[in-house]
Amino acid sequence: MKLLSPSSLIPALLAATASAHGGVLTYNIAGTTYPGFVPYNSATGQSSIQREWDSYNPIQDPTLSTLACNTAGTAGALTATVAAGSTVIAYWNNPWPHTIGPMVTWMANCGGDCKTFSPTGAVWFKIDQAGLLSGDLPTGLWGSGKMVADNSTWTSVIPAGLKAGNYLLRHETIAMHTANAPQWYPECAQLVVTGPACRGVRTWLLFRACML
Ligand SMILES: *[C@@H]1O[C@H](CO)[C@@H](O)[C@H](O)[C@H]1NC(C)=O
Ligand SMILES: [Cu+2]
Repeated sequence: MKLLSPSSLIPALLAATASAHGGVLTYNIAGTTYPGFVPYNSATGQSSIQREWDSYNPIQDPTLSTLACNTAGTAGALTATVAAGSTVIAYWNNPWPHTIGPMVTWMANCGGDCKTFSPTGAVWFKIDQAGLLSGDLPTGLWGSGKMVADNSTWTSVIPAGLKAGNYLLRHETIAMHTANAPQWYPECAQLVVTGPACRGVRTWLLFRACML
């Protein structure tokens, strides 16, 4: 029997760990591709709409402030400008390894420049979600299973009635394949949402959205 030396074992373990986790790597926002932050690489010289996340590891303590935009969650250098009502496709590691658990997409109004916004407290509003879609809890089709089936992508729509402004867009999947040990995978992107104006709004739904 050949014993593996620690130096040959550790890179293999790291590779296996990294490939079992991850996050949102790239966005397609209204037809334009925006690469995300590249984890494991220095933030120096990286220029992205995505907030910094340093590893593929999940967050396993929901009381951490880094649950908001991952670790470190520091601002990206760029923003993506997008009209309200546009489609955003998030590309996760492909294939995403976890199929048991929900997908949730959130936004937060930065109230100014997102680069100086700290998303603490109840700042988030949900724009879509998918929990158990069919079947039973351990074997059914979950939101994350649908994401994997959809080429490890998740498609969201920026609410059509959202008032113009600067927003964080937060993608989240929660892997629940291990009992009592959920894994949160959040990433945030910085958006500038343009129009439609809230003036002349006719429907209750749009009015409500403009109030956000
Ligand atoms: C599936 O996603 C990958 C990126 O993960 C992309 O390169 C590829 O074009 C996608 N395939 C289709 C059919 O959209
Ligand atoms: Cu994982």
